[in-house]
Amino acid sequence: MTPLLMGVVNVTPDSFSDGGRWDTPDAAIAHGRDLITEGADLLDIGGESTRPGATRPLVEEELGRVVPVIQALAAEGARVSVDTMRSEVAEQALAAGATIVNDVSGGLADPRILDVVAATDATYVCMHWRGHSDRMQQLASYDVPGGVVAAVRDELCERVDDARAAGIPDERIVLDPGLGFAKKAEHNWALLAGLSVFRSLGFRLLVGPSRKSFLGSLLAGPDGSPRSVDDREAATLALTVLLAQEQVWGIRVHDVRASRDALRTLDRWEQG
Ligand code: PMM
Repeated sequence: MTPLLMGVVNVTPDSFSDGGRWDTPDAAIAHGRDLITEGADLLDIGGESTRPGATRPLVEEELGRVVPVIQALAAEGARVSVDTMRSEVAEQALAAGATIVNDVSGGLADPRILDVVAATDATYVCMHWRGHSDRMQQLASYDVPGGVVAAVRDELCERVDDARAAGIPDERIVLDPGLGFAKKAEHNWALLAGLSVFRSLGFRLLVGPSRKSFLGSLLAGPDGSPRSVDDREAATLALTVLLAQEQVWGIRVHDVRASRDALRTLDRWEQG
């Protein structure tokens, strides 16, 4: 089945790929509408940048960024996900019309988020995470038998246990290996090559490779300088196609139009 395309709407001044481009509610709403027109199945609306080294906004700032955008886009019929680690933000986002909580901390940053999700019908995206952005790259060590794939699998299973204990049924849980979050480039590649391990856990999978720095280092120039963020789209599209072949449930992307074209092409190929 063709994966769902989750279009990213970062209502932030400082996200690594598109920070500052849609950081007013009106600009973000217009961007969300454009992504729907381009073929997004879901919109992921976030008010906190998680790029390495980022500092956290106040909860009031995060609420002020995402709630009006969610309200407007959900009212127009968009299927909306809120990208937040905070229970208060999840709660208000769900009240504003979001139906998916995308928690990049998998319940570790604010465990009450699990209770908020459990009390609704919302889908819970449980991503692998080890710590906030200011220190996550120091936590990128997976020196255990089975390496990063086994470690991420085991840590995600612990997060699932907590989500279940809070009352979220398995059908409402989506797992994400968390590319780039406390991961070095080699870890991201190992996780992509090991996706079948995650698939065998029986949950839907979401993956977010779009424009991330492991693609910048893969495509580095002869002097070793990483390929710029704006010039990683062809590599992102290659991964979109490969992830579709891995039968993931969703792919989180910035350039929805390009990824939709790639998925349409793959779909047509598969029809023969
Ligand atoms: N990556 C980012 C933010 N949110 N959510 C999920 N579920 N998976 C991801 O890989 C993910 C995410 C960081 O990327 P951005 O700054 O471009 O939004």
